[in-house]
Amino acid sequence: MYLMSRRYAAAPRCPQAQAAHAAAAPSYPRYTREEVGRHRSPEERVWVTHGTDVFDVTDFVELHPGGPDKILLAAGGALEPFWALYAVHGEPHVLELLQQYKVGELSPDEAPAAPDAQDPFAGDPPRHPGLRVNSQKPFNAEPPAELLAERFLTPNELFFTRNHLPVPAVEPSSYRLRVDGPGGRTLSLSLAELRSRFPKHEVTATLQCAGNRRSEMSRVRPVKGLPWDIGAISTARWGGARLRDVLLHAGFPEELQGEWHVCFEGLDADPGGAPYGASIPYGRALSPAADVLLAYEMNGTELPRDHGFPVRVVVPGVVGARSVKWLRRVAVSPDESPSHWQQNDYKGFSPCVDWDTVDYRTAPAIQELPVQSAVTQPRPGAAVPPGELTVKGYAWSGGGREVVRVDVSLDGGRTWKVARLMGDKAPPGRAWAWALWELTVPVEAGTELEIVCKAVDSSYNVQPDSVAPIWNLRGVLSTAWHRVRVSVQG
Ligand code: HEM
Ligand SMILES: Nc1nc2c(c(=O)[nH]1)N[C@H]1C(S)=C(S)[C@@H](COP(=O)(O)O)O[C@H]1N2
Ligand SMILES: [Mo]
Repeated sequence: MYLMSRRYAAAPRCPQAQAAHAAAAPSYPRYTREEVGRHRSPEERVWVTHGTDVFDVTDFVELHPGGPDKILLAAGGALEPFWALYAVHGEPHVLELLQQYKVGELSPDEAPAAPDAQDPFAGDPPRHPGLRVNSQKPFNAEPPAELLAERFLTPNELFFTRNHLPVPAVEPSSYRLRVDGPGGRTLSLSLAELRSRFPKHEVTATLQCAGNRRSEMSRVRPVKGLPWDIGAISTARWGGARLRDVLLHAGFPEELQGEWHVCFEGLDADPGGAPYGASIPYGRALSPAADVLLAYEMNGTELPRDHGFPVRVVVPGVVGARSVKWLRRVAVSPDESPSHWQQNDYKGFSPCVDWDTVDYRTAPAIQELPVQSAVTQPRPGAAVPPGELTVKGYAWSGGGREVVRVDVSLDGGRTWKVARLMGDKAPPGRAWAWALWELTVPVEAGTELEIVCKAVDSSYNVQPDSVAPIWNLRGVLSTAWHRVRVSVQG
């Protein structure tokens, strides 16, 4: 009775579910996970599993209080990884509701696939099935746009992952961080020493890959790189030692005359043995206001393996590429990191430069990123109901510059409204985290909308209006106004 009084009371059962129910309860048909996986859309019907039970929830999709788009993220697979992120589903009435859609059970004899011992990626960790995968080996994936701006802090399981190489397996008790100090002295720190010898500092910071929104750039002209949508960006509360404290402890001074860089090396290495590496200017590393961390915590738990377990660098306000994961070594040098990823990648060029003419020595390495924003809801091509439409998204700028405004247009940029910004106020110049924003507007039945957003940062930097003039051969720094076309149902 309790259930029926709710807006999302179970819909009448589909014929399959009725047939299954008519048969005596214990004899449900058996399905393999692959068979369940074929039911991913309302047209093919929407099946999900919970435990070893199989459910046909097609008729519940439109009734879902969390919205149809969210339930469809789990279509064809297990509910548990998604429900783990939204505690409301732990309530008994939710399980009761689900039970009414049961159509089968999983085959008991499903053998899990044996890992391939030859595969260098065989030791990679398990991942959340909701991630949108751009490349499996190495693993590169982004949270679905539908969930990207649901939470100010991105759940660790959904945080975008950008790996260039297999994930190193690190035994925490034998882990050592090597810091090359002045005068040839080296410091070797265990994980326990890093935790106990330096005060724990916490920073909420957004990481963004230089290639975020690259797929919009390749629609103008092909570029080389992973086809990221709008999700190569995520936010976490990071905890760890300040890099500054560790460098001072190693004997470095507050300031050095001339040009110096702090170079990082990861434990992940290419087949030739070259580790992933990157560097940042010495001044940023030593500045107490720059909040650069050697992080061992992410959103209150130890770092997940994909995000650098046991220790990673977090450089707030700077392109993700400098936040080196699985950190094994820190060194100070008059030169930037010799790594391929510092020297011959992660740089911007003019649209006139192509692969025949590019000279990576002529452009500076990307450090602070430009102002960015995107619409996360609704999604391109959606048919939204008439009445009120809520547009949601994120906005962020590099270098600690705060987002001071987000403008939203529903008519391709002819007229604008100002969105409501959500998020905590940061100290001046230290706005390391994104702002989430929202705008609710009336929309008329049967119309076509071109939703556009653009952000303004505290230096009054704005995003460029179109992609072509900022096109570059590697598809980095893709920050043009984000445009999303949707139709309003008639
Ligand atoms: C068959 C599968 C599902 C069922 C039966 C279900 C059921 C429900 C129910 C009953 C609620 C309301 C809870 C309450 O307020 O008492 C709810 C809320 C919600 N669900 Fe689901 N859900 C399903 C799948 C999913 C999936 C896969 C996701 C995410 C990817 C999701 C995300 C959410 C969210 C975010 C809310 C909260 C909405 C709000 O607070 O306004 N659900 N769901
Ligand atoms: N050791 C190591 N560190 C790395 C990388 C890597 O492949 N290896 N990728 C970099 C890039 S390009 C980005 S955008 C961020 C992504 O961090 P995340 O996977 O935790 O989101 O990590 C950076 N640090
Ligand atoms: Mo990146």
